[in-house]
Amino acid sequence: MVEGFIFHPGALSRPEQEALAAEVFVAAEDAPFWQPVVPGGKAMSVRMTGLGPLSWVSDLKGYRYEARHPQTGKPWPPMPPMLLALWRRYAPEAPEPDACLANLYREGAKMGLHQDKDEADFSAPVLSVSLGDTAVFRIGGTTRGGPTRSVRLSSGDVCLLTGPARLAFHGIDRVLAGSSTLIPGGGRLNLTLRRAR
Ligand code: MD6
Ligand code: FE
Repeated sequence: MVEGFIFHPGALSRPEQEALAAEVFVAAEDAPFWQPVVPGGKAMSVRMTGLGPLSWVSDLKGYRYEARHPQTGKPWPPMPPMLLALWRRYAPEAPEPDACLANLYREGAKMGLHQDKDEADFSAPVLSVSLGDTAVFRIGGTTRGGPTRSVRLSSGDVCLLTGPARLAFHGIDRVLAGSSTLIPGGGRLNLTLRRAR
């Protein structure tokens, strides 16, 4: 296992998963999931929205954290207290998160190998919560092209990238359609909590 990749399978009960997913979909009525474009011009297959003071955005100008939804111009909805509680439980030493990125994977969506490096301070971890269909997550080292390993992330699992794994390359190879009944309309919802600034 990659040092600093911390995996907590089954961290959330089914009722907790339902409550969290419902809270995010209610927030998305105000801050709709949109399909970001990468600076090269291609649309991502994942749809995204944000919660909390900041969220990650991508467009032709690049990657960055913003305080407002790129389409509505409104501030992101508040960070759900359940997410703050998870952060305090699994990252008690770290400063509070100021950003939550919500990734929605409908049928066929995936995410290429990347590093999370748009945050100001890499000493804080990134905490991920998986909801809905199981994902095949791939994680390697801090250089592209090195060895990787694959981990299945199921609904209710929490994982953290900390320490040496904080800048590890990682991505979602595929999502196993129909493996969960949690998400209305099917698919997977991933929430990543970050300290952006
Ligand atoms: C996903 N996750 O699970 C994509 N980033 O949909 C990530 O990109 C990620 O799982 C940083 C830390 C943990 C992650
Ligand atoms: Fe990431």
